[in-house]
Amino acid sequence: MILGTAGHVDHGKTALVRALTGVDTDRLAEEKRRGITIDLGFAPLRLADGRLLSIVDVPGHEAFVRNMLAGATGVDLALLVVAADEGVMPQTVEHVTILDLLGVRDGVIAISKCDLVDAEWLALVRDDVRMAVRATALRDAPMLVTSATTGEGVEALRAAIGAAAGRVAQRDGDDLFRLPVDRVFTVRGTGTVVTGTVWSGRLERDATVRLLPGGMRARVRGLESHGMAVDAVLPGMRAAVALAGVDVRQAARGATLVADDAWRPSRLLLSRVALLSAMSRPLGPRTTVRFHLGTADVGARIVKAGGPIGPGERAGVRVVLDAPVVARAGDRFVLRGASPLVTIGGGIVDDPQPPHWRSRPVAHAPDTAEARLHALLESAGARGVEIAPLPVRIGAAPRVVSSLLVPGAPPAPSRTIGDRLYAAPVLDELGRRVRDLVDQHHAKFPMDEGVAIESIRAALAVEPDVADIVLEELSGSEFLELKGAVAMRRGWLPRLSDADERRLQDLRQILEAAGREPPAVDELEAASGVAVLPMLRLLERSGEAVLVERHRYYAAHAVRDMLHTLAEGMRDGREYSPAELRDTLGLSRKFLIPFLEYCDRSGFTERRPGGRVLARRAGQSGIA
Ligand SMILES: Nc1nc2c(ncn2[C@@H]2O[C@H](COP(=O)(O)OP(=O)(O)OP(=O)(O)O)[C@@H](O)[C@H]2O)c(=O)[nH]1
Ligand SMILES: [Mg+2]
Repeated sequence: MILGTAGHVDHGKTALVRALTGVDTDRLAEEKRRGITIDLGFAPLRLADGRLLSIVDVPGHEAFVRNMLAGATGVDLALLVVAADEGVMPQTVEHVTILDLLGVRDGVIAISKCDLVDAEWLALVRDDVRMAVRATALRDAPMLVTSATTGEGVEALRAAIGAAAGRVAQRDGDDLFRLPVDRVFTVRGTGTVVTGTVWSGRLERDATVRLLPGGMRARVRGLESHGMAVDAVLPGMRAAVALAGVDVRQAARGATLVADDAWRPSRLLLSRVALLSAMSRPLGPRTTVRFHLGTADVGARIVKAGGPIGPGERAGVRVVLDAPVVARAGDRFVLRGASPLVTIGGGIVDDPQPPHWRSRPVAHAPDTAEARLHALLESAGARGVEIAPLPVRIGAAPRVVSSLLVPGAPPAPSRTIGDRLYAAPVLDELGRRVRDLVDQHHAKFPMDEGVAIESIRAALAVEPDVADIVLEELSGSEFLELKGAVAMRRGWLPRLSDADERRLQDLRQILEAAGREPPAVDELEAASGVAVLPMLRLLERSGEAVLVERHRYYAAHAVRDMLHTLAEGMRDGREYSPAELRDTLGLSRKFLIPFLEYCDRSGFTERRPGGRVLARRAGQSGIA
């Protein structure tokens, strides 16, 4: 469990932490010299019930709010410190706002330096502080009067912190490990060490981790919490992780240590933001702001469809980042203006890994993992969503995601195909479209056997394995049958009317009579005045006609004759030029080349640089 301090510069945060823990968290020489905190300090606090609380002590100076943010993120409890002599000051207000935006829900307020004021003044300051927090999560926080100098109120403060800690819900250890890095340094003999607060999951020694956004892989060589070697770290613990395989220059505050592949750095986040009503002007899409999530601090533009976001407004937006960050659905972030540097608002991530650069925020952003999954599946449609990153994209532990993937699980019945997930209604709809395509084809071409599966795939325009699954399932049903490359209604038989039967007979005769030089499909069509292609296909299926070139069918026996002639006229192994073969076959050039290409395709001849050779003898080929 983590407690973060908050409050204006010099209000006595560090002094109170030392009074509570005995640890001086101002460790830098510059901090000692200037008497202020610059960067984060850490100290363990043993509670009366034996539990260990980690304190993150933050700087109050306005120049170091970004460091305060890196410390305040991921805390369970706040300790707001307001000096009795100065009362509420600008960073008192800003820090409270930041805690609120980060979703810190509980804490304790200390009115410090009480040795410097009298009772009357103290009462006024208490009223001021109550006013300052009345619209925030700290409105009901207990308020204690303390002095680090005299020790007054310090034990009562410890007890109040203990009581607040008892109200904090235990974080889920059975989840994906994530640690936003707040410090990086080298230790002699150990190598690179990164520290941070464990946000979720657990990490053990020897585990393989990745440091994002760079993606360097490393082995956990050692683990410590508050200077003590441990075998594993759990959510809400401070952790120092010694990494084998990472150079200290490859890591910095703002990186995120993860162990699972579901985590991916992203430069686009679909989010909801709320801007503070105290902002002086609206925020347009071209203004760069500072975006703080975890310990990351990057430039960003906040893009709302339909114009700028006004002070006090809440909106669904696209957060476009200058550099990739690691985020999870449900994460909270803070926005600060780039100039002047003030907190301007914050938000919640709805989708940290939108599939497209142009993805839009959904109008009513869902708040539960189920609802997020539902929304993702719906907007993905027939594209489906990748399963691996779902725990990050919907912000739920892997076992929760698994329970949502059970087929038919409400409220988002879905189906897994390969490594993707599809909304069940989307697949049903694809099935309906296949049935419609087949029905329409049968109605239009009653003589046809069915629809080419390739053309069904093209019409569906979905991932090939999705089309496969839809077809496969339909073919198992009483509706559809797949025969070779064609799909048809189960039990479908091509139908011929008496008139069609007569036309078919005419066509047979025309092809027979045309012999080695038959008319093309459009010529036949022009002559007969009806659509002949279905009839030609029927003749092809029954083995009476052969498609030798595009749009030209031959009577099968004419083809057999020609192959026979070739087999007779060609000696094994000898290469023949087209001119020689033209003489053998007695064809004009217009018919010769397509026929020879047909012979190559069907394996009867083989085309070599010096000419064609006989590849198979008539009778062996199955053609003749
Ligand atoms: N009289 C009196 N002085 C105090 C008390 N607590 C702190 N101080 C003094 O106030 C000054 C600032 O105290 P810090 O604890 O460093 O204040 P801080 O809030 O940590 O300051 P930053 O981290 O820089 O924001 C120091 O000179 C302390 O000695 C107190 O209870 N009584
Ligand atoms: Mg300090």
